[in-house]
Amino acid sequence: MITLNVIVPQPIWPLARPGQADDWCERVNRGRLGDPRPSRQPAGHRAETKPMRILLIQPDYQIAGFGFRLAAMPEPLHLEVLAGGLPDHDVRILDMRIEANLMSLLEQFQPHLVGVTALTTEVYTARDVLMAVKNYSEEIFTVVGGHHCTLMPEDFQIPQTDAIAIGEGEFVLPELVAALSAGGNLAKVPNLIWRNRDGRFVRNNRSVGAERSMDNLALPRRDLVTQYRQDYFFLFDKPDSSVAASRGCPYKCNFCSVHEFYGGRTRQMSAGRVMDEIRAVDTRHITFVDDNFLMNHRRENELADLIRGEGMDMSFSMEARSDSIVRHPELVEKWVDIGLYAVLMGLEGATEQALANVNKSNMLETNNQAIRILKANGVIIWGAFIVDPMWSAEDFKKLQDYVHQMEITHTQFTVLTPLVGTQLYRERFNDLLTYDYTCYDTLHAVTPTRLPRTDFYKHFANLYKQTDLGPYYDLVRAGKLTIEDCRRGKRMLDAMSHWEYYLDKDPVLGTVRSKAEALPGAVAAYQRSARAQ
Ligand code: B12
Ligand code: SF4
Repeated sequence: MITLNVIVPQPIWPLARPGQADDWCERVNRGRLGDPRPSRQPAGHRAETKPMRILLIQPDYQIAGFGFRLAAMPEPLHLEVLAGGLPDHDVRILDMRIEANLMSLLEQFQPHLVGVTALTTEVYTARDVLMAVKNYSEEIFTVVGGHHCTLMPEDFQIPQTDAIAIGEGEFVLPELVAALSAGGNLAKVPNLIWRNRDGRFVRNNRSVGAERSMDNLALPRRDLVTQYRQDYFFLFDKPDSSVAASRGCPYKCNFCSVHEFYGGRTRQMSAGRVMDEIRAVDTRHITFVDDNFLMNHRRENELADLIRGEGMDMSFSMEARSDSIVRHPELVEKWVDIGLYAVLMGLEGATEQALANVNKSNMLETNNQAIRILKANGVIIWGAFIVDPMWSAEDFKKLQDYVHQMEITHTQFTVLTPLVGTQLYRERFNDLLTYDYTCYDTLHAVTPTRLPRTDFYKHFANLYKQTDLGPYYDLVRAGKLTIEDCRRGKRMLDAMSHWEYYLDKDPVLGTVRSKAEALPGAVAAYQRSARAQ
């Protein structure tokens, strides 16, 4: 339970300005965290950590048009995980997708440090948050983390950012906080880019080691988002809790940044540790947000036994690759027994060529087999497909026929998008029609289309018209979903199937930021690409 600290209306510590001859350690020690004298610790001594007030912020979605905000608004698990790693501090989470009162919270909570997260689509809103925080008080230390800044840190190298955390934040933030509050030196914090006393951004040499067991992670602080819990949903499930039981993926799909972010490494929690997470959630439904939950059949078997052994009455959905399902169909059966009802599968395409084009390392027949296995077990298939902007009308037809033929009851169609840091981004950089990140929501074609653009969106939207809601209403009858869950899903599908909605933020037909307004990341990528030619 968080208690409000007494608010002392005075600066925390002066901000570094170019040419200033002090460092973070001294600033913190002179601030209101405690002893105003600079610390004099012997080399190698780990100084005692003084409690800090830390505010972690999920910025608002800023997706072109309507985007995926209709499909899911899960809890900010990333921030809860980070908060879990800071047990000695007073941490709060502000979810600006739900609550916009940043200023009043800053005023009331008086944080020493603000941490902001950002996916690519959230870059502008995250930058706005950083600016608003510094506008409120230059003395608040700001750090940004997450996928975008890990893969393109240049975009956050602005005066309002004090530090950029690279990669998994639980290995960076506690050390950063310890350094700030106990007189350490930011130069020793691993995986950190920070603004030095001259105002320049410095990338630390020290990086996090590869040996990091997920079992050592503290439980996510779900209590910090209790006030938002009823608003969180994932597809048809509301309320919902997210659990991430593994990190990374061994495959190398060209559109995906997961293997880039995790450096190709994959780690998993043990079944026992996953159970600890499951026991700690307070919703009946859990979405496993792992990229391939059924990757390790031994663990998933053990976990299913543990869940059954405790007699838990829960429902689960998960993401899984078709090849994992085909390798262990018995696992699906076992999980259905304990509450699995929906699986999101990255099927990606209707032809072998389509799978090869995105480097999926999988076969169409394997997808077909997995579909049959899931169907035989009564599992709802959320089939995710990628639409290539270079498709002809015939290609759209092929996909439509495949979905129809395989009777895939629920579908997610996205446009092949060169997301920052991916192989596709490196290969297709010169084809990008815009650097406006709000268009990178995978619902807009940021590269040229073969069909006239309006026709492309007509075909794209048309794909969404096909969804059969029948199986969902069956679940309502079975008491597994509410009628409101179904209505929400229908509203989403109705919106996605209107082609006009996509035009607003189309890079050619809509209103988007011009290339001249590119953030520094795109400019740097442009320079790299020009040098390579
Ligand atoms: C669940 C999920 C979603 C959820 C919500 C995720 C969210 N953060 O809001 C939903 C379904 C809504 C969603 C939507 C989208 N998603 Co998504 N999603 C995921 C998924 C599968 C899991 C994310 C997760 O919870 N991981 C577990 C947590 C613990 O890890 P984490 O979020 O990475 O956080 C860690 C670090 O990033 C870091 N960190 C994060 N924030 C901060 C902040 C600070 C201060 C610090 C210090 C550190 C830090 O520390 C955390 C702990 O280690 C990932 C794939 C993946 N494996 O990451 C894709 C992924 C994040 N999604 C992606 C994409 C493209 C999208 C969409 C644009 C479109 C789409 N087709 O899905 C939309 C955009 C939504 C939006 N907000 O605008 C990409 C993002 C790439 C990028 N460059 O941004 C990913 C990586 C998948 C991919 N194929 O590349 N997504
Ligand atoms: S799309 Fe899925 S299988 Fe492919 S690399 Fe990304 S996480 Fe792995």
